Amino acid sequence: MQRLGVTARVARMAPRITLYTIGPSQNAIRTELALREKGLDFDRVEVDLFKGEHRQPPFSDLTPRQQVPTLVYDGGDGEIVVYESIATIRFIDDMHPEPPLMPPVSEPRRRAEALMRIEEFQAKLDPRNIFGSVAFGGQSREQLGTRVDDLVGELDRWEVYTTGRTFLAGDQFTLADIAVFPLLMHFEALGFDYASRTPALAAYMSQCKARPSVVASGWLEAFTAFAEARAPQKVLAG
Ligand SMILES: N[C@@H](CCC(=O)N[C@@H](CS)C(=O)NCC(=O)O)C(=O)O
Repeated sequence: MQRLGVTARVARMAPRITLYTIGPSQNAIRTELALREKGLDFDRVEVDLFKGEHRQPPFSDLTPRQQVPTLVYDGGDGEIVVYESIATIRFIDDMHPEPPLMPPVSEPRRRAEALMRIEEFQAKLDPRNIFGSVAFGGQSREQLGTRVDDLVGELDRWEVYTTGRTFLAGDQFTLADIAVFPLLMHFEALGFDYASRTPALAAYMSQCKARPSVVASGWLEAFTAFAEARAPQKVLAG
């Protein structure tokens, strides 16, 4: 019989996690990085967007937006489907608090920075992404027009955010880095010379590239091969 004050050992089952993804995707890699940072086991299912697999069952039945990443998480109470990359990484961090991927409330300054950078990523930086217009729309530097200047101006702001620190919220790698870093790789692929134009961002990206979760994912290689094939124009060079 269990005595008062003695905690019964409860065998907690590991969650069953499936990540629907595609190799070079900057959106899908966010979810994978969060899972890897937490040391969680997961099944990785490639959805070939180029063959239209996302528009066909069974994947199309899973998520109304028919996009990757889509995470299916079963912690023992049935399957929960989570999509939108930022929602997936927040969900993973909420469900598996260790190791933390957000600064704690006891570090309010750092926490505020991480929260702001995630919001700014969604509201300011990601909407200025021109990679799709080049890789899928075939747009030239001339066709992109002021969108290039607009993006470069935004990157100047992120240069300030990374000056004098290792990661976006200080020394700790956080959800903000998982949100932002994959997108920054797109501008490198389009010829943006971080080293000469935004040296703090260049140093920051080197730290992110060397992160064990990033290395283990193989994403840098998959993305680079994809970008070389689909977006050979260096519209951000010079
Ligand atoms: N805001 C979404 C964007 C997801 C997204 O655009 N995923 C792309 C792959 S990178 C996709 O599934 N595209 C297929 C489609 O939209 O039909 C997120 O952050 O997850």
